[in-house]
Amino acid sequence: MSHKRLDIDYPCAMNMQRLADNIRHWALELGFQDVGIADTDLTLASERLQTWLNAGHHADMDWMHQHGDKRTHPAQLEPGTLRVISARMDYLPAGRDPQDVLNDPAKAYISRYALGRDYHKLMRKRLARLAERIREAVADSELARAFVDSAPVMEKPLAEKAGLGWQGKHTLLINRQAGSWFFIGEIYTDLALPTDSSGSAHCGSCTTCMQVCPTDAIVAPYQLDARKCISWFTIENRGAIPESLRAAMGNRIFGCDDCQIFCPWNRYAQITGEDDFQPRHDLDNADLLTLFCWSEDEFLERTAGSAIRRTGYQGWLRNLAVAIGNGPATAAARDVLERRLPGASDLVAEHIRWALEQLSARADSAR
Ligand code: B12
Repeated sequence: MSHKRLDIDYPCAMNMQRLADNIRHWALELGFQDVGIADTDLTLASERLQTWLNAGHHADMDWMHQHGDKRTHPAQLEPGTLRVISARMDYLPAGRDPQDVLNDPAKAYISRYALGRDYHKLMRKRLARLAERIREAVADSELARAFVDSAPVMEKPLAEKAGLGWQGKHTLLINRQAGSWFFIGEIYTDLALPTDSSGSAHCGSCTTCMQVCPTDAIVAPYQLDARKCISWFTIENRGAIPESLRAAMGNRIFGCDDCQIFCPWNRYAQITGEDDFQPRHDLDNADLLTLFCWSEDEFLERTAGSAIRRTGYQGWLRNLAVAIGNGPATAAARDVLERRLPGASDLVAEHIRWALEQLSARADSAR
């Protein structure tokens, strides 16, 4: 099937290369830092996904196995898919140094990706415009569908195949020039574009991420057990935070970045210029007690359009109660916990009681 465009007759190889070059150019114009093209063969990633699921490392994220083969066979998700165009968007915002916040037990640590506006919105909008340009370029290309963490897609293995970086031992994609502080999005297309080659891996013998993980969730190189990952139990988890892991959670109240903060490759990370990703409501330097006193309306108003909404108000209070329990044993801390206890849900109440016990124990041992 030949693709007609007004001035260039695709699909001959030369013109497909020109289109691929145009796509790269358009993507950079749209604010992506890198883009690459891969075929749809995910055989190895599929086996590794199954190993991860069989180990129960997906916790209660059943959506990771509920779509049959659609996740590992792009053409089953979008019939006609021949190639996947993966794009990288850096998100490290300006703001208070993450290590400083982590080391300040009275402050709330919110992972960098969630300090600004929800990335799904911005990336989906930009990818949709890129998909539109591709459709305009090739009159009868029927398929250019954009995804950002919004469908059964193996984003990291596809981006690795497309040359955007390698999967580190913490399982995140790392780029040699940019580190790992970036989001990935992709476009499924029916155009037989030339593919990029995947780069080489550069973790070598380094295991810093595994050593610094507060909850030992990276159970082996490239093996993350989500049940032990602070990111899972502060964001996705709707139940109680595992009691054995509460102390290790420290002041991390939404997601976790430790495996990235201490990764040597992130010394090359660039601060993003995207306004959407800049911290809102001083969330890069907020007091735990102040956030815990937010009413539900204030929470909803201040997290409108933010990824933080994903944990919900009950998850927010649950996470904060634990962090306050790990924080300074002050009268003020006891006071905000005790004032919220009477009206709290069973879930939040249990975590408040746990926190009060921690504060008493520490106050007693300090005497
Ligand atoms: C489920 C999920 C989670 C879960 C589980 C994490 C996980 N590793 O699976 C939880 C909630 C814990 C999570 C946390 C985070 N997530 Co998340 N998450 C996803 C999601 C939806 C699916 C990931 C997936 O496919 N997991 C399945 C397992 C099997 O894959 P895997 O762990 O990567 O394992 C692979 C490797 O280990 C590899 N492998 C296995 N053995 C070997 C051996 C060798 C030698 C090699 C090389 C590889 C290898 O094969 C496995 C299969 O590919 C993706 C979006 C998407 N649709 O892809 C975002 C995504 C991965 N998350 C993202 C982010 C930003 C995060 C957080 C940083 C957020 C935060 N600050 O809290 C943390 C980081 C935690 C971590 N170290 O991974 C970004 C990562 C961007 C990047 N630079 O890589 C993504 C791509 C979303 C996006 N669109 O940008 N996440």
